[in-house]
Amino acid sequence: MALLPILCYPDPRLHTVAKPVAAVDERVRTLIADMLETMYEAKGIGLAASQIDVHERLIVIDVSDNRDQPMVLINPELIWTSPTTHLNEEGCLSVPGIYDGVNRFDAVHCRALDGEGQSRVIEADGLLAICIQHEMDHLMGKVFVEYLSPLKRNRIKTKMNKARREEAR
Ligand code: K1U
Ligand code: ZN
Repeated sequence: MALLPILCYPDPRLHTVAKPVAAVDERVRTLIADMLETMYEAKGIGLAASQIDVHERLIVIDVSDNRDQPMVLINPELIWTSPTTHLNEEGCLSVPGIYDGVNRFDAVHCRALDGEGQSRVIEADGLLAICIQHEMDHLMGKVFVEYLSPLKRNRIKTKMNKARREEAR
């Protein structure tokens, strides 16, 4: 297994629209194992392949308290969304240290292939529903800060660019 570098906002590669996974083969199974290791090491509850510069529709998630219930969503599609939404505090491994409110559906049903290539429907609410929506946005090239005002987004961009310059010194 391997730890993979996570792209940081405002890296333009984060805005690439991912393509469907063609086949759940050995290459994809290795990618899943590496993404899970990377997500656990970064202490995240989710990771989209877009964040590690692989532009295929693949997500890993673990919202369990004991960090022992990994989920794999390949080629996910939302097949139902609740009529209600709420503003929830979100973070992102690609925008470290920034947390802000985003409006999300309270519940979603998502059809996806699992790590064995079997089709499943996940009926999600709470943190899992929020995380699925956040990760599916990544696959569409969208980072959560794009829901914020231009003023906030520009401040975040400036902060991230400054942090990157300081890291490079
Ligand atoms: O996609 C990512 O960048 C992972 C992200 C997922 C996420 C967190 C919170 C709301 C929606 C999606 C993270 O794991 S950020 C770090 C984190 O562990 C966390 C932050 C806030 C609440 C819960 C967890
Ligand atoms: Zn994110």
